[in-house]
Amino acid sequence: MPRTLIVSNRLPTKVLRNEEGLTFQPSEGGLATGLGSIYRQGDNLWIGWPGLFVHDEAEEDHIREELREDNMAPVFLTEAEIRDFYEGFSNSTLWPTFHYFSEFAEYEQTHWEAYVQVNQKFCEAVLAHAGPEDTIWVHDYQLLLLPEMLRKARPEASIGFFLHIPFPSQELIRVLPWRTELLRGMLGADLIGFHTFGYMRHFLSAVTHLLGYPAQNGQIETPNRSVRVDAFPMGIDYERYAKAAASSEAEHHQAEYREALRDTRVILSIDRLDYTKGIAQRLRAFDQLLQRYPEWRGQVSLIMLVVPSRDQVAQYASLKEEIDELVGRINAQYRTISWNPILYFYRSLPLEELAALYRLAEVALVTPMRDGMNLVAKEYVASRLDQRGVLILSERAGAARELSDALIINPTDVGQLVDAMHEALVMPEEEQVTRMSAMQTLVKRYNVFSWTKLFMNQLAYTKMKQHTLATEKLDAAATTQLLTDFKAAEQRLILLDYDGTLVGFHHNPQRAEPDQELRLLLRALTEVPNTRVVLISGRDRGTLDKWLGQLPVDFITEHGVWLRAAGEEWELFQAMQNDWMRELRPVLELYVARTAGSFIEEKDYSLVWHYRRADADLGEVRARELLAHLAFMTANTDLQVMEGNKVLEIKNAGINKGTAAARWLARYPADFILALGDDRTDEDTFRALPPEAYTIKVGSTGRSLARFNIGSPAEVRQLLRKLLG
Ligand code: GDG
Repeated sequence: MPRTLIVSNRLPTKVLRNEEGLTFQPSEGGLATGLGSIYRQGDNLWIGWPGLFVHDEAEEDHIREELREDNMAPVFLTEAEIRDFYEGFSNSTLWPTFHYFSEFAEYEQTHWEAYVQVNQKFCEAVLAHAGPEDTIWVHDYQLLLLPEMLRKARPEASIGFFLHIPFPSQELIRVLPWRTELLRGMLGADLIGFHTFGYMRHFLSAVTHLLGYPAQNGQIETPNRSVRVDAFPMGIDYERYAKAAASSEAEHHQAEYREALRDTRVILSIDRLDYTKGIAQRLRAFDQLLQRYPEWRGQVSLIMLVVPSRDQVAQYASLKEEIDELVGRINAQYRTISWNPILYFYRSLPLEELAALYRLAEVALVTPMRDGMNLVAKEYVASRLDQRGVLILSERAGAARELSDALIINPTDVGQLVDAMHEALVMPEEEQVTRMSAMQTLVKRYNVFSWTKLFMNQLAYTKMKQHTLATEKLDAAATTQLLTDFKAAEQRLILLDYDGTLVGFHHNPQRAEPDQELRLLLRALTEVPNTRVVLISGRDRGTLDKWLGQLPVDFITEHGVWLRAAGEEWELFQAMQNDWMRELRPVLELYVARTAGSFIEEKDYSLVWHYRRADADLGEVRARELLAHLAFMTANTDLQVMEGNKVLEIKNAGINKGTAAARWLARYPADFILALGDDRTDEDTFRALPPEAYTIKVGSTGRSLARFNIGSPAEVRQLLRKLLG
């Protein structure tokens, strides 16, 4: 039975050491609750760090056994690993960068090395448990490299990845020295989830700009797999918070607080100590509220709960000082004998007291500078049993995409924040109820259980789609059959595309010259008796002739315009015109002028606009425009516009690699045909060949007419070497 494995930096249980020995304390985090429905079932498992440094192997074994009972498996980390991998790379490089605080980011090679090594450690831990058919769901920014590491070891596994923090604009990702490794790491997954569409868009743009992989409709084509990207806004366990708020404990606590506060109205703020949460800015705004609206003095208190977090990292310690100082100053300035402007708590509270605070507060102030989602906002909504209360929410929290009935503010605009607080305090009850009930319906429906289900279903669907759409991989069995047929054949024809098939792509097409290994390989193939080797390419005949003309291979160039059998003269496929080029060239020149990095290639009978070197997005936009422009200009002519890999080519209609391949096959019949190609123009070749031909698509497994798929030019060369016996 295939299993599901959850992997995250921390386990949903914290192991603590005290005088009596070890204690196991279940964590109450939202993720733990949401995924409880998965990892507790059957043989499923949650893998992660148990939160303490072990003394010896006996202790490790003890923890492992205890956790096994609850479907958990520990990954033990050392103090040095926590310092460099967790506090270092995860929290001092990735966390600030992904939250747009690049100025706080450190770039330490040793931290990066620890990050790679700990991800590797997690990989080994997962592999110790995972079977080839298992589903693995990896969580968050501490494990960005894990999906790719797992993919290498388990090519067929279903791997999901979810990022709980924002994914920033590619301009910020660019700054990271290890950006490509990180993106590639994530792309090992089949499905990558984000809280919002905005983060997803940023990720897609980072992948297209920094790795050059095409992406459409949330589908990324990497050189050997397609990866799905989607938005899954995480929810909370609604009933848990609603029940906690309704509990007699919460009611009791609330009554106690109310009595102490008398008639003072309450604005509530709850966060982990973090510079992303906008805590200091919020205090300044509250100060302004008391200045600009003196009528609230003595009437309103801000209850601010800050949960200690990451105090080992320098920025957190100085933020703590800043908050202490601000609270002290504001309280000293406005306090009266009977009223405290700010009630500040620097600790964590049990759920019932948290619920009592949610019940008590007429206004919740959730104003992070950046926040992946922010669950506090949703928990406040779930706790408002009487549907009264106002949520003030930062537009830069993921939750703002869903909770549009909150008062949405820009957290850096102090004036707007002050106005929002005032507006919340005077908002008519009727309006409060309308807004709150709309938000409750949403938070209730899209809860953490539906989030989990949605992600897992989408992962299963993605995997199923991959299987049905994908061309079959040329695996060991198919390769053996191919080699047997090759040996048994009397006449053999091998059709090889050049760019992307025999050699990788180069920014400048003229630099993609054949290397010595390729020349030797091609020559050796031509020496196999009764074997014709045909280079079938879109390139101009001059370049191919210069590069490979001395070999006894056949050439089909310019997508079938010029043909040459080994040792013979060049021939034109058919008589053709090229006077149209004079008219269309200025159109292409216009697009070159408007698209930095693009250029024109002129062949004997075709014109090509290349945009590989242009900005990826601009290139796509201009290609669409040019396509429309050319469709208009070539209507009622016998010209056709062909889309290739980052190129548009205008040429005479009716001639393509397919028509040329068919002519070659008619001229040189063969009982074994092998055709390899990587782009859309090679599909014409595949279409033209008989069904028993070995047609092989190189690279990404999007839709193809080929029978088989192979990963890369390196694998193509490996296959060709095998033909030599
Ligand atoms: C990351 C992303 C994303 C807080 N104080 C107490 C307490 N809490 C609980 C809250 C809430 C949780 O902590 C905080 O969650 P957030 O979502 O607000 O923020 P992060 O910890 O930064 O979480 C975030 C989240 O991952 C999930 O994907 O939303 O954007 O940064 O559940 O209730 N709980 C108790 N006592 C406290 O004093 N019991």
